[in-house]
Amino acid sequence: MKIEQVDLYYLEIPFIYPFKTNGIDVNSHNCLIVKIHSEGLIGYGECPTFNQPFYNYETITTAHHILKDFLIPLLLHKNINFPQEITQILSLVRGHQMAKSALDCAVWDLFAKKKNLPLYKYIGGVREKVKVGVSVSLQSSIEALMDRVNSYLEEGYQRVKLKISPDNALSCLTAIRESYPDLMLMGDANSVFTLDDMDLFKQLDDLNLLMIEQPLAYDDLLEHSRLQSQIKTPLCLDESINSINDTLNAIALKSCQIINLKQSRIGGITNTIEIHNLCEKAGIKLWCGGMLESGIGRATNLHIASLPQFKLPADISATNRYFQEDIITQNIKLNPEDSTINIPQKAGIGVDIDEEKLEKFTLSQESFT
Ligand code: OSB
Ligand code: MG
Repeated sequence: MKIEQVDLYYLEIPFIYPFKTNGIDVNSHNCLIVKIHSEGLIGYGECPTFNQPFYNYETITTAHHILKDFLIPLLLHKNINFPQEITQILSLVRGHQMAKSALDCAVWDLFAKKKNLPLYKYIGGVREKVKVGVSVSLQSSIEALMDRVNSYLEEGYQRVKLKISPDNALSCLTAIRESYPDLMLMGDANSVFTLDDMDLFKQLDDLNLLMIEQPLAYDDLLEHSRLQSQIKTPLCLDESINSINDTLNAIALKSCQIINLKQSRIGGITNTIEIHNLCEKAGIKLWCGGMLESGIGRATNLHIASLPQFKLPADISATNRYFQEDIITQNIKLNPEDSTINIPQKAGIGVDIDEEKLEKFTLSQESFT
């Protein structure tokens, strides 16, 4: 398929509730959306990086620059035979995985549309609905946290992830665990613990957590391995896994038992499939993480979460957990009876852009032909 045209949008979509975690405090979802045109079809991809480099080093500004000045020129007018070619073509640029992922996902969407298959079938997914949970923003008090968790459980979410720090981890996780002895409960530290918190990790071991996500440094594998060897609770890596090589190193070092796989963090779907296959062989369980994406990125994530090694509930929640108004015409809903979300069954990512909403939330737009 020839890459005939790329449209690049910079959007800001207001959240229903602010999202707060260690370092990040946002009232709206800023992202870049790309549309790639070929043979009368349009493929969609989202770059969900933040305005500040507090989760990873990319920002909307760096991603925009890298896309406009390097990545889009590398792809434009090329004839692509397989979507797997994209990572190779873009590999001239080092890093900038989130910027790359938007183009990679849009090309996979295009090819699935051309084959008239939903993306999950095109990539070998094995399920039509995905078990999901909810990632709860940091709250001002235990009471506020309990209220928020109660309302998510009433909606039907069966897995709850709390944002944790050394200050709040024990009190928050214990409070929820006492109220809900059997809940699938976990904590995500976004790198704010150190090995000096070992006593605290040992206390958390008694809470029967599903996992602890990314407790130590964002660029560490060695200390996570030391920690994992001393605690029972499975460790999950998020920020530390940005590439196939990071995955190989984490497996070799036994740094984790689980990976939170975000296609955006690792450069898109081709790398996702390769990392998926490595983890399947190594016995590392996967689940699909989220970056508070718009309906475009979340639809892509739903398809990915259908791959067989995605064995734990995803951080993909219903539209109403994030936005009053989204940029797709479909409403992504939770099935409350089993805490799942259905994967869209139309070709490609299976959702349509609501052009009016896209325009409403667009701050700037460019087209490359
Ligand atoms: O650490 O997993 C994280 C959101 C933005 C950046 C990092 C993280 C998160 C989440 C939210 O936890 C997951 C979601 O609902 O999209
Ligand atoms: Mg995380």
